[in-house]
Amino acid sequence: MSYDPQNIFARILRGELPCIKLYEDEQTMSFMDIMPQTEGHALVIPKEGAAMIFELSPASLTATILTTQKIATAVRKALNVPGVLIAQANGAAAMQSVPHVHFHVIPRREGELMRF
Ligand code: DGP
Repeated sequence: MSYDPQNIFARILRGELPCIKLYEDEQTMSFMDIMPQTEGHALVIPKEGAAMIFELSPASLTATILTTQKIATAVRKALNVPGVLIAQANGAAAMQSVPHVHFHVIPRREGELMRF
């Protein structure tokens, strides 16, 4: 998939659209999902412009998964949830709606309904 620099997450990265930011470093950023599947649903993205995981550089992928682990750890502690689901979709058939790589960090509580 060719990368569209006008996608929503690219615009959030450039500060053109607002977000509730949780974390940022040189290579990654994390913010709250605007359509949370459960309370506390966060997203983690690389700053590198890549639509799908297949196109992301190994360095960015490494940085992004390390940030995902950080955010999942913080979410689990802050919300005191028994589970955290980490999900990452590639392509429309996988229900990817924003064409910039992102990891979902979704707090899970017993019996809660959600998409994944
Ligand atoms: P996916 O369907 O896997 O591509 O996930 C995209 C997620 O992005 C979805 O959970 C909703 C979220 N989202 C879409 N637009 C915005 C936005 O403008 N701001 C934020 N924070 N999240 C968004």
